[in-house]
Amino acid sequence: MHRNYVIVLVIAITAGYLSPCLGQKASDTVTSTEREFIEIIATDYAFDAPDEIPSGWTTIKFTNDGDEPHMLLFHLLPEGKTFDHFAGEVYPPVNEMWMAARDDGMGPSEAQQVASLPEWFHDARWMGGVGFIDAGRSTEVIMKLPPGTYVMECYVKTEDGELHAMEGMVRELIVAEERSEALPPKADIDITLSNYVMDIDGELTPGQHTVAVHFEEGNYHNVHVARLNEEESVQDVLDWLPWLERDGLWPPAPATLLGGKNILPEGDTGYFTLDLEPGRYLFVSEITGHLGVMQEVNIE
Ligand SMILES: [Cu+2]
Repeated sequence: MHRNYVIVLVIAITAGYLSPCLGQKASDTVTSTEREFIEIIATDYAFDAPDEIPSGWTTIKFTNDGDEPHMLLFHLLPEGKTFDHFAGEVYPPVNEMWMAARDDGMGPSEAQQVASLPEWFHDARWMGGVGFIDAGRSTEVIMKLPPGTYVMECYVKTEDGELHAMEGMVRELIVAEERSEALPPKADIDITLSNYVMDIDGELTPGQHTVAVHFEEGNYHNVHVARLNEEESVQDVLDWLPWLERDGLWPPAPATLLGGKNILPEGDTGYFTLDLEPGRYLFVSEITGHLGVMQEVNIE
């Protein structure tokens, strides 16, 4: 429910195409070393990103070069809608809801009633992105984007409690008709999200992993990965995630944020990279009222 009203964006890119293997039967996956990247750099408070990228499979290398945590969500706008419609008609009511929570002490359900989103926005689609990630960290997300006009958004809060999007972390991205030749990566971990349940399949060990996230039934899940030290609690992370709670997404974060994969349409699969060391981890969706959609994992 919380995510129904949020959208933020970020994107950066240096367009790249993967050469098809000459004289070989094409495999259906490629390894990370064969990929070229589009780069998106998040700062406080902007996305440094390309204006246009090819459609098809794209690898985004995302770096948080700021001092605060950031994230990225891509919205695919409905036909005929532009970035200006998003900035002018979607973000003001979203910010009004947040101000009602921040300044008037309203809970999320009440705050959502103070403003309404335009009808057309219900036809926009969430098309993935990057989970919450701490300053100084990088990650890669790999996903298949259809052509269209997108908005990139970050809805983390500043230390003063302003939405990053309102400070400048909202940007247009055009995904061209021209297609990338890239193929999806080979994953060693599979996460399946379906009707408020998260299943993790594969061996979570120290080192580098490519995680496939399968968005089955229910277009409301995403995956964020946090590492917790001995003093940090799972409950504190769950309390921090809902954006429309007064303390939600307001730095400092209650754990180390390592990224993840944002919401994709039902039936889609997206990927992200994850570098693990021994420790205690939480894999969690922002739908924190549903305990099935999280997993606590100890890595020896
Ligand atoms: Cu941000």
